[in-house]
Amino acid sequence: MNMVRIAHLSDTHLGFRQYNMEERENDVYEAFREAIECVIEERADVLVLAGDTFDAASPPVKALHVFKEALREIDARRSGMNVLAVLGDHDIPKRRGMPPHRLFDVRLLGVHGMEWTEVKGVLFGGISNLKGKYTKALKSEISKFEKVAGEFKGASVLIAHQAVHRFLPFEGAYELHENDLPRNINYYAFGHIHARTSMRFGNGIFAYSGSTEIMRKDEIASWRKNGKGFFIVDINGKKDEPSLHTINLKTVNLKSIRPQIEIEIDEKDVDNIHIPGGGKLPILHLTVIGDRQMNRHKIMETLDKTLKERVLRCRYAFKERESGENIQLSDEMLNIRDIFAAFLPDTLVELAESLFRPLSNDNIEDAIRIAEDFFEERWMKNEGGRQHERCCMQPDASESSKLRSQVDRRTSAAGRRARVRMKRKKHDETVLRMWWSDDD
Ligand SMILES: [Mn+2]
Repeated sequence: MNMVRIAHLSDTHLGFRQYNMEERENDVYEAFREAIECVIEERADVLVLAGDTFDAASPPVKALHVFKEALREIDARRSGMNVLAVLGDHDIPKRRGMPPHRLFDVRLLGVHGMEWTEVKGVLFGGISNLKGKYTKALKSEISKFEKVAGEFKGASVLIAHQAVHRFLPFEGAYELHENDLPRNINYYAFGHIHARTSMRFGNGIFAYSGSTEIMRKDEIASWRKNGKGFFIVDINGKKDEPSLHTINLKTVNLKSIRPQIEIEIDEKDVDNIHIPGGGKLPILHLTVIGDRQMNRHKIMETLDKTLKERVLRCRYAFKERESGENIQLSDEMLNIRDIFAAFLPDTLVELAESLFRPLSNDNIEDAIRIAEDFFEERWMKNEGGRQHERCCMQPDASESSKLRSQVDRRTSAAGRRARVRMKRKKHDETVLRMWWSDDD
């Protein structure tokens, strides 16, 4: 083996349709096409898709078509490139069923447990997404690869779609600690976390290549800082001397990303918002700060008028000037309720107080139940959400009607809890059974 070039992509979410807009679905396809074009131009030997290639296990036909055309393009211009994929939490079938990858000539790894394959003298091990009560199985499968890679004379790559504690340190959000990872791997090609990042790990490099478009608002900051795209990884070395491998990481940034902008403005300035021009029309996330009496309806009208044709979409939120500002805690405020009352509107004080105890004891289950009950009660009281808590985002019309119909269906909090319990139970039972066998 001399040099092997790997293109590491993940979280391309083909079929994702943000805000239910066709333009957004197309943005996701466009970013993917651009990425594949770069992969071909970079003359990669192996294309690694580290999960959530599709947004769902049954994506729209258009997503399948875009993927098919990408593989055709690879075949025409760089035939012999190997395509290796694992399944992410999005494109893994929830029930016994086939993932969309089965329609194509890609090597899908790690669906029945850890699997490995050798390409051009490099060992690639892959495991598809496992979570919840399968986390233990995940860890033992991954440790199998440590042994195999240890006996292998060449370089090794581990492909997985999981959250690692260091990058997502919230209870219930991550499946692996750094200690759960083998340390003898040259490159860790991970997916799931949408912000692109990499670090030295053991003798190698651990990397999340990140999503190829901005899928959620909370990805805007990392996109601004680091862009979106993927990694090109060069592994150099002689087959028989794994300790002498060198590894080089190159970042490829995509140009077709639709810009998303977060702005906070005062209500006085709503008719004077600067939107940078050029390229695709941006998506604007706007927080308007004003007095309690600000005329939200009028502000929204003004915004609709002035932003028309300048943005693809504007999402509004309102924030009252008093909240978060000028709050002074006095020494007499010894009880927690008074402290909450200083920060929150009256309607939320009780909720905050009742969440405080379970959350300080890490009792997530109880906290979720309390929040669900509160939410349910509020929506019912507000006739399906015609009024909103202040500071909350205005839900899209489609979202709020969806919520309304959900509330209609769930007539009581108890009924809803029972349904959630049932759903959880059903899910647990089916997770392992969804692993299809090819003679099905
Ligand atoms: Mn994911």
